[in-house]
Amino acid sequence: MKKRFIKDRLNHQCSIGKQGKCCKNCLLGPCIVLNRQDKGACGASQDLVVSRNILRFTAGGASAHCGHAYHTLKYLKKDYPFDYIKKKAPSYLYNLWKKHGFLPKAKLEHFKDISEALHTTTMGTNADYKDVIKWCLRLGILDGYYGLYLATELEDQVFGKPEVRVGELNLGVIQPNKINIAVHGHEPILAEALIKEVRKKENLDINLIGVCCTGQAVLARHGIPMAANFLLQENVIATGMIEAMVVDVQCIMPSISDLAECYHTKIITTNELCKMPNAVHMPITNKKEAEEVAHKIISMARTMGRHRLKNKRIRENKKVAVVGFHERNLPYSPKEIADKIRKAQLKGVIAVVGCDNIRVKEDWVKLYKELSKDYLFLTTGCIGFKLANAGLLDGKNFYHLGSCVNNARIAEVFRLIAKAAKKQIHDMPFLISCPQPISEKAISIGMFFAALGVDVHFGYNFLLSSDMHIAKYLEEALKKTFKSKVFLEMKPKQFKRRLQKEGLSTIYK
Ligand code: BF8
Repeated sequence: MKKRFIKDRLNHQCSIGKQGKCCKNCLLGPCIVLNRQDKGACGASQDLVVSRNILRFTAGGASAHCGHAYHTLKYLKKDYPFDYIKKKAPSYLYNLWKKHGFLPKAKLEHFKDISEALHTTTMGTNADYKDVIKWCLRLGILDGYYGLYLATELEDQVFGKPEVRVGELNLGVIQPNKINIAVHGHEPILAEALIKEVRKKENLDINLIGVCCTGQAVLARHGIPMAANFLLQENVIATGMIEAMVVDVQCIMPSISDLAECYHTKIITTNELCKMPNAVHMPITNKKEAEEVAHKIISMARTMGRHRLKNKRIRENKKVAVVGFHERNLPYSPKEIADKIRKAQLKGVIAVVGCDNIRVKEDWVKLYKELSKDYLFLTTGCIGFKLANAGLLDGKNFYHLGSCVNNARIAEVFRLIAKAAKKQIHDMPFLISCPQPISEKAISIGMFFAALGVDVHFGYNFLLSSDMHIAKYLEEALKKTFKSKVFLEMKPKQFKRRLQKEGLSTIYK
């Protein structure tokens, strides 16, 4: 088996698909609509093709977050919460969404809206690109409440709220003299059971480490060291010191199953949606099963440890970062932040979210560092890991709020500051910046914040190029209903110039 890492596999990108200009929704095509006047075989315009692709992306993202919350509900044997959006959203927004037909139809199952989004984008159904974009916002709202909020709330209830602490991260957290077990994915159910096991005194030979969002969640809640974000997951195995990698769902590269064959690493899958060749499947559906599986994984990892090659060493250093913030434990209260903004001591709040896309070469970290003199920064997800690696998460200007589903915490911080200022969210100088998106989930999260009235920046084509008609539509049309925009800006210098020129808010600038 030849080891080929993500950097060696980047030569398969389609420059047309990247801009969303390819329609694969029927077998008269695939059709390419490169120019504004081009039509697909069925007559679909470029705007329609691009908007349908964005909606299908958004549906994929919403399905992942809503699925996460749904799995957690099932695991905890809790009932599906009715009227959850009404309970959680500010009432003025709920009424606005209701009035303009943006409220998801979720009554019994959120899946209905996701399936309707796929339906509306099938060949020969919705021909109105503006209505297709409306669906993106609807799914954003669904993702926000029945995904991000619900998953975060349930996990906080059952696993506890995070605590502010100094956490360790990077590949240097792998310990050569211990049995290393990595937990990777997004739903930290089994990871929580493993934490209980490894903290028993008979298991002191085990070093548990996190990867991706499961890693962010257990770092924030329990201080479990985080070895890698999405980009570095293969490098974790390639250290040759991982006895077991336990995966749940999402952002798990299929390549790790091949890569594990080059080493002694055992891959263990735990969710029926995520199976891998050469892996051991150990499904968990309740707490008791999770405890039993955690126990088995530890003994399996010890067995694998006998096959580890001798004299393996870690070359990377550990990094440290202050983690564990949430909507109620920031060093400043919402009122204090609102006052700082009002007195112009703070220009606003920027939340840096999403992935760490290797195709983005621009130095966004440098720009955020520069802006942190004037803005308060919040962060989550893989980009948070990158900020931590750059030494920015010192708990003074940058606050780490956890995994991607924990973007609900950012939405809560925004809601609470706006409430303290006696304003609506769109009146406040808030911005979501997603400089390096990879996953569909980054797009559905963006749609959620846009529906809340927060401007959303993407630093990499999310099926758009900036000169396209539909890009302008997203930038201008949302203003009418949501007083927000979704925009593409790929150059940090330009971004800074826009920020200086336009400011972040309509009221305080
Ligand atoms: O949900 S930031 S690459 S790990 S999608 Fe995936 Fe992107 Fe990382 Fe977590 Ni979020």
